[in-house]
Amino acid sequence: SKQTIHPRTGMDVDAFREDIKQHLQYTLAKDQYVSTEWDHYHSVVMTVMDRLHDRWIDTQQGYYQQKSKRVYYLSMEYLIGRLLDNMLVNLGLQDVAAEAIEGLGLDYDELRETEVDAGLGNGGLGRLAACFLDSMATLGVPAIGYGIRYDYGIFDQDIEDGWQIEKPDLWLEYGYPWSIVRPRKKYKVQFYGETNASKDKEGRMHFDWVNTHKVNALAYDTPIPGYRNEVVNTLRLWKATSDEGFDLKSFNQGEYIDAVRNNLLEENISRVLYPNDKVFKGQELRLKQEYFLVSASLQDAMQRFKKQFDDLRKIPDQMAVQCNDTHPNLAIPELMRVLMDEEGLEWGPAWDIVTQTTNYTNHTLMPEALEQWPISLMANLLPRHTQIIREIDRRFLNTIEVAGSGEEGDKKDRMRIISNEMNARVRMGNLGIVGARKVNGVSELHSNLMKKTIFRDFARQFPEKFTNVTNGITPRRWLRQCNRALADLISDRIGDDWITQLDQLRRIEQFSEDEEFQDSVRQIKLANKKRLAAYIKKERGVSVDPHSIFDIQIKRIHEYKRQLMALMHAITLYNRLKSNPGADIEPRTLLFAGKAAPGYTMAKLHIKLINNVAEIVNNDPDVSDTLRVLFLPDYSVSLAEKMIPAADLSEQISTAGMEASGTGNMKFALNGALTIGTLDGANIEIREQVRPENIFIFGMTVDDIEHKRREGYEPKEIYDSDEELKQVIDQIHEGYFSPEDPDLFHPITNALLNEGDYFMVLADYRSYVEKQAEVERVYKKKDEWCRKAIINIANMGHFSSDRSIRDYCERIWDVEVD
Ligand code: DL6
Repeated sequence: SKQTIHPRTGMDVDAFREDIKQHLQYTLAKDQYVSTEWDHYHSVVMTVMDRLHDRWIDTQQGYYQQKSKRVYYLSMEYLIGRLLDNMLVNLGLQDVAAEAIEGLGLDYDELRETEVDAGLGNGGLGRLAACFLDSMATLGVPAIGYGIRYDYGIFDQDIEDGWQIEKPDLWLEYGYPWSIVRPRKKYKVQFYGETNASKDKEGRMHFDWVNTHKVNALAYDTPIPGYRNEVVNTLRLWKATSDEGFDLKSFNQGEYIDAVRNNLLEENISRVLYPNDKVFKGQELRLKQEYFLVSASLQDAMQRFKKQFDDLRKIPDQMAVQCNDTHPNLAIPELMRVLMDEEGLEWGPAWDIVTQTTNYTNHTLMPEALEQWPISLMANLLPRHTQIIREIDRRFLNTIEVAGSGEEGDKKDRMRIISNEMNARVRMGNLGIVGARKVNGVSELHSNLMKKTIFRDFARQFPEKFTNVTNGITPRRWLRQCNRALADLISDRIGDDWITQLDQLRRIEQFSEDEEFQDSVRQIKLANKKRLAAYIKKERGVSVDPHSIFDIQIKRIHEYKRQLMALMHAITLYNRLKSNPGADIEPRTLLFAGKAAPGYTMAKLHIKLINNVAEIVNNDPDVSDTLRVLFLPDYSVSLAEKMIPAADLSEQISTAGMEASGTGNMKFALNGALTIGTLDGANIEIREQVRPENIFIFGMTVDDIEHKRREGYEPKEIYDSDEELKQVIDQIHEGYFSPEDPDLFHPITNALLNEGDYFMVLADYRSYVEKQAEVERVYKKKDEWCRKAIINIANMGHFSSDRSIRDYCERIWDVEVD
């Protein structure tokens, strides 16, 4: 007899296919004649959503019934990329869906490419938040991710005449079927106004924040399934809306447009993601966004708490708030305000709760990234919070004892939350530390440097607050999903427990010299490289040789990441080939991708230089069989998923001490690329895991750099003493790569030679070039290379974001996981 089909929930091919058909017809009102690729995609998404809803509701009911302690992850950025594959993999439906989709005469791969990337982040910090969502769901951590539903995510990058051009990211143009709007989940967020102080009957001071301007925060929820564990958590993003409706007075006077325009101003709060990575700009709208996120999320969290508990002292047992960088650190004064002004607590008990509930993750030591809001700006926008911050600062400073003068004597000034200067500023990092239970860095090196440098005084004052959680990446997206063939090969040998217990990968190290296994690994890499080559041909019209070394640097364009150094190496190879066409140089394809902050002129000039060098190298028949250089536009999570599985060599070459962790470094190694890198960020831990002989480490250490700076660094001396380096810099300077505008790249050469070469490109150049020669030597020995690649894959267990989340649970949130 025929089985009953459960189109909404069935996990078999027939049910899945029927559901797609039903959605096409009954949700979208389309037939096979008029439906578009987007309609098909949309129907598939709704079919997947149907299979998430029961699990989503059950998970949330379970948390409620068990009165689970919730983790509230507050982040201004979530770089989640595409979701279709991720949802299917985690639900265990990838093959079912593929068969159902093909059964309808549709192409699964094309359909997947129809999805837009949700690019609500700049880079590492936002992508980390996305990996953490996946891991929290996979470990069954009762977590909610809170963020902002920007109308425009990170800009689209076009390249015109070699220059970066920014275009708005229209990710919501056709709607976003992975989210559900919750029209009744709306909170008022207040701005401006003033505070009124009064005394109650018992003579206690009470503060009211009055005459405020109110904006709505409206919730949009996206389900976040764990890997095959029936758990579905929530990512809740807030959109700013206004329902004050029309300003009736002006409306009556016929000023219709003015009345409506006001609404638009309020809605601007969630209009656009700020595209700056590591520079603090101090715009009021950004502060509004930060408070908007904090206020809406804490109202939501408090409402959930109060539904089940009366005693506010239970908050620390029921809530852990994690601030992803300083951006949400207003959570500290906001929770104080709520507890005192709205819930009637006194300062002391309120402060106890806040300092046991909130935590802060630092993601960079770069001084220009640290948020310091002018107090005048903050006092205007958030008068009550400013008052509270002043009081936190005053009480904190009273506890600081200063003995002595000089360095020690200045301690108080360094530790103040509100700086002691004419135009005083609120230092959000200091606020975070004073108000947090735990403060963490994102790699061993970074956490240690944090304690030694920017937060030295605090680390002495509150040693117990400081901890480390080394970043991680989700193995679901960054291996199982983006490199299915490699994932299957591994599972054939050791089963598939590695997907949730990445340490299991160790078991493939025993096959590192197994010929058959090596051969399969090599073939998979070659197939991935061919696929990327086909993509490059299609998108850029350039042919690249899949047998050449695929040498890849993908990340934000920043001077400290030193894309320039990789490019200078390529120019060096070019010069060697030009002067000696028979030079024994291993064919190499150097690929870059990444966005520069729109206002970062130097980084944009680096992009232009890469493109100009590419133009010359790729069109020179003397070298182009051996060397290709390419910049792939519009870097995104999806592009990373295509490039990483195809890489032989992973470029992680930041100036030591400047890359807090890096996570791209982990993704590449997990996909069998070998790393060329400095002793920076998590590279150090990668070296420990894979062992020094399986990674190409070069360049100065943090100590070397400090020493060199102290001694007086003279880049000119290096330039004068290194012929090859001199030639490269002269070519850039004299317009070899910009014949129509020979001075074009002077800012670059000036920064290197006349402005002190802050990022020490010249100091590390020779050791980098030599290490690249070693890379070539090893690459020629195919078996040795492959053995090292397998050892790298096998030892990436430590870098699963599941491990990071376990560390957060244990060291920071006090949440138990199995
Ligand atoms: O922690 C995630 C990621 C690290 O892997 C990178 O090394 C670090 O540069 C990045 N930091 C930021 C900070 N931006 N700000 N402010 O994106 O975080």
